[in-house]
Amino acid sequence: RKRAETSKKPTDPETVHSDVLAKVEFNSGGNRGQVTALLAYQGLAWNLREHLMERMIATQNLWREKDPKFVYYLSAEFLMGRSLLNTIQNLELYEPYAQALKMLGYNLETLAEKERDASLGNGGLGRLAACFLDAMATMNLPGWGYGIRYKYGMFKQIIKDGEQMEVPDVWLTDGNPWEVRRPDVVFPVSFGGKLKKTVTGSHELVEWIPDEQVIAMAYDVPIPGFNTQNTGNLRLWESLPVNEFDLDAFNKGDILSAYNEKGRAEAITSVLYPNDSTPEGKALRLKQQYFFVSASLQDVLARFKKVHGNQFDLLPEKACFQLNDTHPTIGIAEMVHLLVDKEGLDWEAAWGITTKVFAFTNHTIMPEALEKWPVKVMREFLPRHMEIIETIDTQWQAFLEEKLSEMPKAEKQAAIDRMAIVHPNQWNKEEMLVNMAHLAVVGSHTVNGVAQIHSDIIKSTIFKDFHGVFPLKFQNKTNGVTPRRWLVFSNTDLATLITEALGTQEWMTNCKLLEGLKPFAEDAEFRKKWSAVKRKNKERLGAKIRELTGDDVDTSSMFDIQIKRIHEYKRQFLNVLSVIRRYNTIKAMTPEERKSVVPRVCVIAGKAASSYERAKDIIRLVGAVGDTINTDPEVRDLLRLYFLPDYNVSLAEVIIPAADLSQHISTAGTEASGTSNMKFQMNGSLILGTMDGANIEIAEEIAAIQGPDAKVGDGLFIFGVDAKDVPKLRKERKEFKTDPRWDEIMDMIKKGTFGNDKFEALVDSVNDMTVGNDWFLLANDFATYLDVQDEVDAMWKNQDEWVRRSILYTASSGKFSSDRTISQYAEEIWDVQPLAVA
Ligand code: 26W
Repeated sequence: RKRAETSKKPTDPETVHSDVLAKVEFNSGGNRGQVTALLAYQGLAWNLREHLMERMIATQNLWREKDPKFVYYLSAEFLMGRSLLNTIQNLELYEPYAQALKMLGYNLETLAEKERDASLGNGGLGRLAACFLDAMATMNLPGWGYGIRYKYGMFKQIIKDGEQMEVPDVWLTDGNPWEVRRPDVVFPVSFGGKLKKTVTGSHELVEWIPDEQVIAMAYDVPIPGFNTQNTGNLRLWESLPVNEFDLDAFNKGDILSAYNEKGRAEAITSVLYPNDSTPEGKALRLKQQYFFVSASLQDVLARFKKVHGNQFDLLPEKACFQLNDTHPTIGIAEMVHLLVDKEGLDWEAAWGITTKVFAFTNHTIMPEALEKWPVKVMREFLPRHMEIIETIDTQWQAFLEEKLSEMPKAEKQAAIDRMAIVHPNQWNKEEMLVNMAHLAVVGSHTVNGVAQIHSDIIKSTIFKDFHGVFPLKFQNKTNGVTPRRWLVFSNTDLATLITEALGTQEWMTNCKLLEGLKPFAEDAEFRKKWSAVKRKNKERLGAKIRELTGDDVDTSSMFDIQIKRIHEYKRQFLNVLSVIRRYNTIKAMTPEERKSVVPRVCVIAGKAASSYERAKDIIRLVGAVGDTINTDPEVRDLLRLYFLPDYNVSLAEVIIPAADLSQHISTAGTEASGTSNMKFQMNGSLILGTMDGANIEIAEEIAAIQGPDAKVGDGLFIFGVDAKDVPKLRKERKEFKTDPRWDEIMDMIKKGTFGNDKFEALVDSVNDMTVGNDWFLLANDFATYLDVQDEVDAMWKNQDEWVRRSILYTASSGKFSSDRTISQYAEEIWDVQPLAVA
């Protein structure tokens, strides 16, 4: 039977209006005479959901029929943000929807703010996964995301008396129209228990008898592509008890234990771990990881078997799994478990298939961020998987014995020990650990870093030995961001101006065409329009600052922005030090001298991991310094410093288009890539940064567009030590003489100039060289940082040149579209081809 025609693409406002009203009535039980903002938002969302579902079904039907190779992007985090405007604009329905809403008495942009961000991620890694889904859908690539439907996402940050407080993110209370619950897509996931072994001849059969089981239920989140019918899918798993509750206990009046099983099961997908860069060693985190990976692999294998029966040797032609950092790495052991224990394959066949279907992305080299699970914990919760990992490790070490047989014995043994998957804890030799990164490298056909410098660094540091063994396994895939969310939709005026200039909107899916803006940089009329758009975006951010802080800011000031997770390596502290220096300089000036000062509004935003005290100190310092400066009548017209609370995707969408200058100032060699730097570049914000992560490639692109004479770094404000010098400088820190301006600022902070606090621990962390501090070399980079800040001011005084550069930034940002990144993954790692709905 032909499927009922639910909806043609509604292009007239009247149809949209009546469709939305129908949703208000029949879905939300609202009164069409009194459509509140929340009802209007919901009516709109439920209406759009139907269009999305229709497209998703068409896409899945086509893919089922043609059976192409799929990529499955396994990630513990997807930082999606809001969906309403993204959906409307991806479907190119802005006009009719905006007008239909007017008929209801609402403005679309205002209404969009009713939606809560889906903050199912910490930062860069989670947002990258979201941008990748957007690119995959837009490029018609057969692929799904798989992750966790956290009941509580990233905590909301509240600043109370200057201090960060964490409030649970209750994002589901109003319901979530963007997901479809799938009670029919359920898989059991087991934990604990013991192993039963039966030996028949040389063959050993292992049966895992778990003592805990939960149910994974699927929720599908349709992912619209831009300017295509194709709609992808993000499948998120919720954990549920096998029995809603224990009736027996309930009948005996033991209500608490009746709810016990329910509580324990639901705890697994209850909350996102809010730590980036230091893994929580808690068993619940391991359970989360195994839970979503097991459900995902079972789901993929079930679909595969429907088509190909048990011809598992075909699996590598039909499926590949990208591991987003080590978080889903237990999938390697789970694949072996499913193929050997459930499907009856022998070990060699199962291992061969496994290594052909997994690929691994590393996102950090910070030693404390590399996940290592105690064998004891792993054995308790996943006894069969622990045994599989031990077998993989044994075989791996035997392989290395062979491979390295030329080496002298002691040297060889040392290399094997360094590459072991299971190894002693270096701080406590009694404890054995499973090194998840090592398992990921051994079990994957490809390993990649996320920017060129990072991919080079991992080959010579954390994976040096592995690189010696498998040089061809290692690749680079420089990150990218979706130009739709981060330019077209969040900076609509700039997008319109670009389209006008280029005479086509094709650049939205072919970002290299942005290069066509280059001649416009020389056009004074165009530059005027370009600045007018920036000014309007600054008004919008100004209004936001007023809403969040109560203060008015002058939008003719330079907007100087640093937004990202708060971390010592990202050096927000260094930024504050230069703001204090600027404050001191202005204070020391005569009124006449002050007339030449470039007025700046400095903005810092970002969350600190709840247990990261040093990061929380930095937030307090920003607030305290801001309070001093912003209330000083001599200074407040020339300098402001604000910490904006609760940085998230939606706030970024307002901040980034309004930036004149953005700061990406990590110690060289520490920021794997960075992705906001790309968003700022696209939006024509000049960059002040170190030669780190993707900054280097951004600088290369900006140099390239200026012609053959330009050097890398021209057009940006680059400072600081080179990555290659960092190890040596760290060793020499004890002898380092600090700049007098540094000492002056440190004295001010220590005297309690800012707030009632002396910030002792924070100050010590960059000064007390005897205890091996200032690991991130703030003192080292301080003077050149101040110098480059002066260059910024000088450039600002030449607005023609500033705006010229701004245009060239956007013009040269094409490389950093996630479309480019994803097509490289598709060609060089996944081997998947586009398949578009006609
Ligand atoms: C809980 C353990 C843990 C450890 C590391 C959680 C999350 C991480 C990630 C590595 C944190 C993260 O988001 N890393 C960032 O990934 C981005 C996308 O590739 C890069 O652009 C950033 O440079 C990197 O810090």
